[in-house]
Amino acid sequence: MKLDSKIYVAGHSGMVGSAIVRRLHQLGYKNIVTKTSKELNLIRQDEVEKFFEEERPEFVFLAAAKVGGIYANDTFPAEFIYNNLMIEANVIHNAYKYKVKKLLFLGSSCIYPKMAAQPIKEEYLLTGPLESTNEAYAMAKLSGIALCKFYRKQFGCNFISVMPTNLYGINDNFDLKTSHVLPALIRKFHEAKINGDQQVVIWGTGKPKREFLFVDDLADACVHLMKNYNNEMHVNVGTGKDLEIGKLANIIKDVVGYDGDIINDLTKPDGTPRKLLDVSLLKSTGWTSSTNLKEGIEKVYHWYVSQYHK
Ligand code: GFB
Repeated sequence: MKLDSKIYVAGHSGMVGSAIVRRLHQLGYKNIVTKTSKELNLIRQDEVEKFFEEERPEFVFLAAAKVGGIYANDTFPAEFIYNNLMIEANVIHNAYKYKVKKLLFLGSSCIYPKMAAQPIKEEYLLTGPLESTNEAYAMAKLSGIALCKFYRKQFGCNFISVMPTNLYGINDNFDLKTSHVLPALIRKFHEAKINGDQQVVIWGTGKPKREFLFVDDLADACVHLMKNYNNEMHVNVGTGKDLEIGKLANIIKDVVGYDGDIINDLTKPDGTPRKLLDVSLLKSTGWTSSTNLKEGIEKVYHWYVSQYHK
């Protein structure tokens, strides 16, 4: 990938896509193509074909997806499977048809079996049943991995798949119903502090463990893999460290400066007990994450506060 290569970042207004665009700009890439969902609806096969025919990108980062936290995944499974399958099929097929040199597809650590041995190695894929709260999303993302694999096998396309762990960062979704845990807790603690509330409610037991990667680190890993990795096997991207949701809540409480109590809502699901990724394959390519969790949360909290009144 050269500095003047034509690069299409699908999903550039989302948290992941915007971080990839930011990283590409920092590195001096000058020919980045983006389209809003109004300009290009990736669910529409005809629109996607027209776009590829006209633009002919050389490299594609496929970061467009319908994403959400445990409640959104569990409540809107049809939308999660349909939207994601359509986006992947349209973009990957047209990347093949219009001779894209390389495509990087973004999946998620929820594609692994619910009770996978920890840390989770890439080869544990499809060795057991999925977590029910995100089965629809996981099935779509598994299909994305399969699309990359089979277009490589049949047509020799250099399409690679990257499986990030739970992400957080600037431009995250802070809507309490549809967001992931980390932005939800930033908002809950911030609003409780402002309103002088005595308690903040967190969902579930607080016992599940999650691994959190700062999205700018993911973006850096994606550019690194685009430049240096060319194999069929999907690659885990994470920090190699996880913590209990209860501990995460306490870190966010400290960063926000809230001094009330934390209450658990046991009517809400815990989801997967643990999904720590084995990152040996990624390390063997020469990449490790650099942002520690507290530092990343501080950055996101400062950004959130700067946006709060807008
Ligand atoms: O981040 P989260 O929604 O996603 O939830 P998953 C992680 C854990 O945090 C669960 C708990 O055990 C939640 O019950 N939690 C505590 C909360 N308080 C809250 C809260 O206020 N909001 C939210 N959202 N959670 C998603 C998958 O799973 O992760 C997706 O559904 C995807 O498919 C994504 O893989 C990365 O880690 O459980």
